[in-house]
Parts: sequence; C-alpha cells; structure tokens
Amino acid sequence: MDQTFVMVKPDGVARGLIGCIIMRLERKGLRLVAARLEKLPEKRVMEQYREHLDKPFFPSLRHFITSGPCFLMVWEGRDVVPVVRALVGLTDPAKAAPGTIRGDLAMDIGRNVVHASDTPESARREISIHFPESELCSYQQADEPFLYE
Ligand code: IDP
Ligand code: MG
Repeated sequence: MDQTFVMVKPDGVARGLIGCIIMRLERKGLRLVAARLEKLPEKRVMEQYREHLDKPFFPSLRHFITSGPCFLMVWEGRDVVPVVRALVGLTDPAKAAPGTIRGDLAMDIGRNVVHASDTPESARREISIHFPESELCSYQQADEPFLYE
C-alpha cells in the first residue's frame, strides 16, 4: 500500500479540527498508521518545506508552523498521495472546491489548516523526516474487503 504524510497545522489544531480531518480521511477508507501531536523544531520545518526556503512567504510560514503544536500523521491506501491531495483541495482555500478540507474549513492561503505530500517521492521523504520506521503501525482494517475489489 502507498503512504502519505498529512499534518494538521497550528491553525487547525487551535480551531479544534483534528477530529474532523481524521474523520474525513477515515471515512474515505484510508488507514491511519502513525500520529503525533508535536511542536515542530525549526530544523524539521526547513527540511519539510525545503523547496520553499527562498519564497517570499517562507519566513511567515516558518514562524506560523512553529507557533503551536501540529498533528502529524501517516495515512495508507491505494494511490493515497493523489487521493489525499484531492480531499485536501487547492492551496488557496478561496479557490478550493466545496467538499474539500480547505474548501470547507479555511479562508486564507496562510491559514489553510492542513499539509499533505504532493508526490509519492515527497511522501517518502516527509515521512522519514518526522517518523522513524518503528512508529509506523501495520495492521488490518475490518472493512478492507469492502473498500477494494
Ligand atoms: P500545498 O500546501 O498545497 O502543497 P505549497 O505550494 O507547497 O502548497 O505551499 C506550502 C504552504 O506554504 C501552503 O500550504 C501555504 O500554507 C503556504 N503558502 C504557499 N503559497 C503561499 C502564498 O502565496 N502566501 C502565503 N502562504 C503561502
Ligand atoms: Mg506542497
């Protein structure tokens, strides 16, 4: 099964949206294999967002991501990376479609509630930044025969 890294950002945690976001991913049929509530050290924020280090918004992004706890997760499922990106919606919540997490739950590109890996390669990289192998749980879901043909 494919894996992806998903993170409820400090705005989502402060607004009490962790449960709502987990519920949406669980209901889809995805499997949670790791989770941790944590205030991220700057070093791991720089690693996670390395492609954005030179962007004008990076200083405010770094400041915001380290301003409070994040809820870090690894989710598993078939084609989970594009599936979760579709559930999350476009980066700018004003443009994100209704029904998506950002479309339904956020207003501003700098407060868009959730991060999700954009490719399988970045998913592998981001998972390894935040989770040692030993924290990834392997288990069966009872509904698996009804999720996949
Ligand atoms: P993504 O989160 O949808 O993958 P990216 O382009 O990878 O979007 O940007 C990472 C994060 O940086 C966004 O989720 C958002 O919080 C922030 N960001 C991106 N572009 C802007 C911007 O133009 N202004 C402010 N923040 C931005
Ligand atoms: Mg991105």
